[in-house]
Amino acid sequence: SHSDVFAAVDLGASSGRVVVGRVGPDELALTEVHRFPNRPLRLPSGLHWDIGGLYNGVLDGLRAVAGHAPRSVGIDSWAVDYGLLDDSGALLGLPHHYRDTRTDGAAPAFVERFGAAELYARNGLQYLPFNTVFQLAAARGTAQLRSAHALLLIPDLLGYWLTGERGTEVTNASTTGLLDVATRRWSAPLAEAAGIDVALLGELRAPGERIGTLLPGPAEHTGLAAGTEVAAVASHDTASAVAAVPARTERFGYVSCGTWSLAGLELGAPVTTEAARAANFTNELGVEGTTRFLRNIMGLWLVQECLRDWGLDDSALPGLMEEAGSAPAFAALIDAGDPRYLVPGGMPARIAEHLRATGQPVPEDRGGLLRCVLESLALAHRDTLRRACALAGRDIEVVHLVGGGARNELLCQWTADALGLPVEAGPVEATAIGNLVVQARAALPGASHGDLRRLVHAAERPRRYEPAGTAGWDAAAARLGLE
Ligand code: ADP
Ligand code: LRH
Repeated sequence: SHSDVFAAVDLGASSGRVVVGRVGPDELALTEVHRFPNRPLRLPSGLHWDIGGLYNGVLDGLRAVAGHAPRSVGIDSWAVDYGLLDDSGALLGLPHHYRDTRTDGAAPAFVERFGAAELYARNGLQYLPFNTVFQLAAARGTAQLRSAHALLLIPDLLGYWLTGERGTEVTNASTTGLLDVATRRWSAPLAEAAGIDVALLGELRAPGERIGTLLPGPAEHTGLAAGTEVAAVASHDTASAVAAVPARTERFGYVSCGTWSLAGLELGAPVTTEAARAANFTNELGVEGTTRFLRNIMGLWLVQECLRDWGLDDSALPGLMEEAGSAPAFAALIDAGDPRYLVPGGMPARIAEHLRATGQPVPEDRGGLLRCVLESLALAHRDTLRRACALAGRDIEVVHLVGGGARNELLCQWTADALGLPVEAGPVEATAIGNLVVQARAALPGASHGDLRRLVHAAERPRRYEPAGTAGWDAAAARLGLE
């Protein structure tokens, strides 16, 4: 049977990658052709993304893709962040990084003015200080915002540079706080409250729609055929990751585990009850009109920042994991959902400070500190999935853990142990796969989402962790006041 070739650009907070995929009714074969680090810029104006460097990384990746002659290219990235364009289409300054602190005052002030319950009823989002709506409120009155004619989320900005076409893909739009959770259209009252003209936000487009064809410049630069299409995918990376979860049952929970852990359920409709608001659960959009009912957990950011502080990189992880595995169990625990860990810098010291303040021993070595972090993450996965089930009135029999975290055996096993449920780990590159599968959808007529999930399962068989050492997790959760 027939397969087609597609290219996925997946920009994570820690690295960007470009993947080529052959996809057909019985085939899913991936090749990573390019990977590059994503290093933020710390400037007097705050913490920014190096958007020029990222665009060059995308172009380098597409050059490596050209020989495979893909039918289309799709771009996804982390959520919420944006660039502003002036009336000539020029970028107005470097996009801010969501870990920038300029929303510290503006976000709570916005909630106070609008009303927390009213805000949740409108946009259905968990409170995260960096939601786009709060970033815009913080930028109110700046010269950049006053001269802005268009706001483009990161994947849409890169898509604009490749094609000259503007628009806003809807899964990513659902993370802005400016989309109405009921109508799935831009909300005029929310735009007004943020102090922007709703026209800034652009037309919504759905995953699978066509964005345009490559402009002559990028086509020449990359060697891709001039008619190569850029397709809208589920451009929020987490939406793409969830789309590629290789589930064979509907009774599954997921943890999309990379820089963040996004833990939750795929639902047919949002849950915007007062209990869901109080528990700070979000309703983001997935493919095929699904709702991603989930909560953000600090994730492997905690590990990344410890490594950075120690002057190490991911190559040190196998050795450090061995040390973590033999450190004492449940010696020290933190709340891995705590926003105090959002900002960069001094992570080991910040964790130690919190442990001292809560009367817990500070681990003496790196292995002990990483054990504290990983056990705490497993407990946060448990708490979040159990609460999601209770709030949505659902039951799960398996947890799919996808993303770079699937390579962390301790985290996978401890998540299974803490929950008392099997964890199926992988694919590591679920986001890129989700990106490819959405592009291939048009070439796979009649395939249901379940069929696509089985295709992913066959191509990238997950590793199964059975719950084993379940003792001690209930008591550990109770120490943190978690479910
Ligand atoms: P993002 O897309 O947010 O940039 P990834 O999904 O690529 O993140 O996950 C990156 C994380 O995966 C790293 O921070 C690291 O903790 C984890 N990881 C990568 N390689 C390994 C490894 N060999 N062993 C354990 N964990 C790993
Ligand atoms: C993960 C992610 C997450 C958002 C955060 C800003 O990469 O997209 O879903 O909350 O970045």
